[in-house]
Amino acid sequence: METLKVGVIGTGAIGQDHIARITNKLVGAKVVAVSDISGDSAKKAAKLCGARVEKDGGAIVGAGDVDALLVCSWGGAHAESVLQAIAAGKPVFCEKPLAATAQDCKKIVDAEVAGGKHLVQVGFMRRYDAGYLQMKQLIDSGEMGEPLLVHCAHRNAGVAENYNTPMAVNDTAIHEIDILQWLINDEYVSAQVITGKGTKHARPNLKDPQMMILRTKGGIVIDIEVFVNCKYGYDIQCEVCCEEGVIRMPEPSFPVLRKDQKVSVHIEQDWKQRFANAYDVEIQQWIESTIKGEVKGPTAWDGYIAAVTSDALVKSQETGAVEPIITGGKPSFYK
Ligand code: NAI
Ligand code: ISE
Repeated sequence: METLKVGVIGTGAIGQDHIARITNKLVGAKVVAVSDISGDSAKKAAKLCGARVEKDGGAIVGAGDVDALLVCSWGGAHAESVLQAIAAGKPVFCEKPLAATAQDCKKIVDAEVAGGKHLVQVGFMRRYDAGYLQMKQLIDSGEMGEPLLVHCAHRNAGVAENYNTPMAVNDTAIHEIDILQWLINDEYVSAQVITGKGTKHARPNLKDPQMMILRTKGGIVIDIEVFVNCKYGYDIQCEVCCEEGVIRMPEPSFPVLRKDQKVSVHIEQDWKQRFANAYDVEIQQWIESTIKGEVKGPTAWDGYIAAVTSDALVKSQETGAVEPIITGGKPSFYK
């Protein structure tokens, strides 16, 4: 297999995680150049993989030996790099969110469509998680009947100081937003956020927990609990109530321990461990499809849909009302 030469923009937590998996675990690619607005972070990451440091994202995109881009900077910086990659005709894997606003996501969609070539994949890794894939197979087989209700929980042990109320949507629930419409083969039409008593563990800039309600075109009602100071670990729950029965996502597999008068099962501490296999499969498949000149994963259109849905939820955080979700028609390019 030919080797895909990758340039990484943003070498923080997930940037380093992806660099490590490409370098030590996956096949078919190597990281040749990295950049980060923090020079120290870029140097550290470059050392991990034997790559060189470039001065900024634009230099990475323009480098002659970079075949494809991995964008792992902060959400607000994604659009600039993705648009540069499209202009250069280079494939780009962009971590979620595709961009900070639906408007910027639409610019990316329009640029990709105008270029006439599929180049953009968004980092919605749950589509590669074994548990969600098993659930999807059951739903698509029809044996459980029509999905009627979905209950989800997205719990983080804790979050950084700068994490605020809208981030519960843009940074966290955006994973549910993407995975659920894919899982139940439907489209969202409205969104609402309900908040009540908050935990004493949240900082003043964050309402935590939050309950998010989405309704679909087909009438399915979805509730998502986002609780990012749950303290006890990283816990992702999903249950789909169907006409013939209920599908619950399997828990990560750990031995059940009986010790000190207690029965216990380990719970992962964060996303790095909980979705490690999903990230591996996601990036390996991205490498393989990029070498073939294809995009097989979540597209820029999926990134745009997630952003429009996020905007409606964030608006509801402010208004408390049920907000409509209006996306416009899917371009035939993405069908
Ligand atoms: P982080 O804060 O650890 O790292 C982000 C890095 O980007 C920092 O080193 C920062 O200096 C750098 N940066 C910011 N603007 C830049 C620019 N214009 N050019 C180059 N570097 C720039 O954040 P983290 O957790 O690594 O998140 C990065 C992205 O990945 C976010 O969009 C986040 O939502 C996403 N993410 C996705 C996850 C998933 O489960 N798929 C998990 C964690 C993060
Ligand atoms: C983080 O950015 C992620 O994407 C994680 O998957 C999510 O669980 C966490 O809440 C986000 O902050």
